[in-house]
Amino acid sequence: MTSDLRNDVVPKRLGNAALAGLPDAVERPTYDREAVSPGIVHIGLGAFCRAHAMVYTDDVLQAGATDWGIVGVCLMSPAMRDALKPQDGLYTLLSRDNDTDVLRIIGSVLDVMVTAEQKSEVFELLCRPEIRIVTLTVTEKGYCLDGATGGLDETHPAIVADLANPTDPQSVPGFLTEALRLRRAAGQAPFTVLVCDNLAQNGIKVRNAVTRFASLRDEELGQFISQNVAFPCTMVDRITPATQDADRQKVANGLGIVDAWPVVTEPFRQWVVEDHFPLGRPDWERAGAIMAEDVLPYELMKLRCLNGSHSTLAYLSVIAGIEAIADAMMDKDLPKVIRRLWDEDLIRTLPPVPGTDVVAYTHDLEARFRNTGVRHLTLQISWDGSQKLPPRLLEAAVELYSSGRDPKVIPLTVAAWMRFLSGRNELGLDYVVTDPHAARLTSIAKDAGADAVKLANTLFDIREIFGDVLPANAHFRAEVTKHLSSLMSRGVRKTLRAFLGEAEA
Ligand code: CS2
Repeated sequence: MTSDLRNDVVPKRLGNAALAGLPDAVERPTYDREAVSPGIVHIGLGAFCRAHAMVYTDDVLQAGATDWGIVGVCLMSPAMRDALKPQDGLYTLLSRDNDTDVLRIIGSVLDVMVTAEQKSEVFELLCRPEIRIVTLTVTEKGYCLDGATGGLDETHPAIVADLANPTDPQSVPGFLTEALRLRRAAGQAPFTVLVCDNLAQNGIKVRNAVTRFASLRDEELGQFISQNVAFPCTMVDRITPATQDADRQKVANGLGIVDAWPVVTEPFRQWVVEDHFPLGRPDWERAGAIMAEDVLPYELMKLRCLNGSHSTLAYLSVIAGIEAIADAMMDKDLPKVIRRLWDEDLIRTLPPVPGTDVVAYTHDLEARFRNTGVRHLTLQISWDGSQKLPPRLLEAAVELYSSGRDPKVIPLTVAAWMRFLSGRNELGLDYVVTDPHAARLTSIAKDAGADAVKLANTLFDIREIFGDVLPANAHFRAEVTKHLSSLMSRGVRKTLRAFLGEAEA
């Protein structure tokens, strides 16, 4: 007896061949992926972009576009390539609203490459005329900026190394410069650079950094980039924690097959993009993106209200031993602290945001933070505080002071970050301080020991974080130091009770 072997081959792993057999409830691409050609190269293929830009682009492909597929590029680690390539680039987006799950397969990633292993292939791809946009999510620190000035940090080791060896770049400014140089030499008009990280005026900042790097390398190349390359600004928003093994299991249960690297996210998503794409762009507004002339009001609202309150919750929670944002929102005091941060500090620093009621936006944020389906770890949000505090909160503090007002909650957040640098929570458990300046920051915390004044004073001297204005402000220094002393001697709960003017329970 012969058996039809083909019928016995049931895919066990996500991939093109598995799409047809997925449970009906799973949304999936119904367009012909074979007919889609790449138009975008994405640098930094982490969870965030896979919950965001790739989804908007998948919607556009689903609506019929065929020339805006994405090639994902990982700069160093092959892990994402090794997960997605055997899956034909497909992965699952699990969007969770408390107990309600929606599974969707995203098809916009056509291929994945690793620069560390395939440098010449990646540059060759970036010189092809059909690649018209390079999108990036490399986190704030990836751009090698000086936190205080927002300009290129010319002393950054990766920048120093790239200036010495510019054709083998390690840094993002070095990489973009080399790609743009090669593309120009190949006779192609430059691609548009779309920075999708949480920095105010992200396009302008990265444009300045890349132009500066290029000028240091070759004055004429710097001028070429400055005059010919578009770096639109954009505000990106979707809460997307790092994928946990439990998420992989949940997705496997829902699909009936394995996805090596799914993404878990919230239902909400928002994308505001400055509409400046000389070589064209996908019809992202079909997928709900807002194409705007001026993105700054949206960026400031999101960076300050969402990310600023995230950081506030994160540092206070890590110290208190609260693991996830949704848990922090169950605390009796923490939601009141961020409400005051919004109402007393941040909202008044914002320009009008078109079509948006900012107060309502903060109430929506509370609901998003309360989503128990998305386990967003406070320790993850604590990463890279030296890069995150300036754009999220310190710039707002400077603006408040210059308009004659005193920030009320921002000094408490800064104090919580300072206390966090000890690496030990109030339950006596150690955690890792992750930051590009971690070695310096944790050694400052160690040297200061229980001396809050010494700790605050030494940290205020770090110009790359605090700049010049805030450390020169006696009120700011006194407020931060007062809260830090309280956090160090009395702990989070008593500090918050006193801060909120409520009796200790
Ligand atoms: C978070 C952001 O990790 C963090 O610092 O504040 O990743 C945040 O979840 C996203 O910006 C939401 O759009």
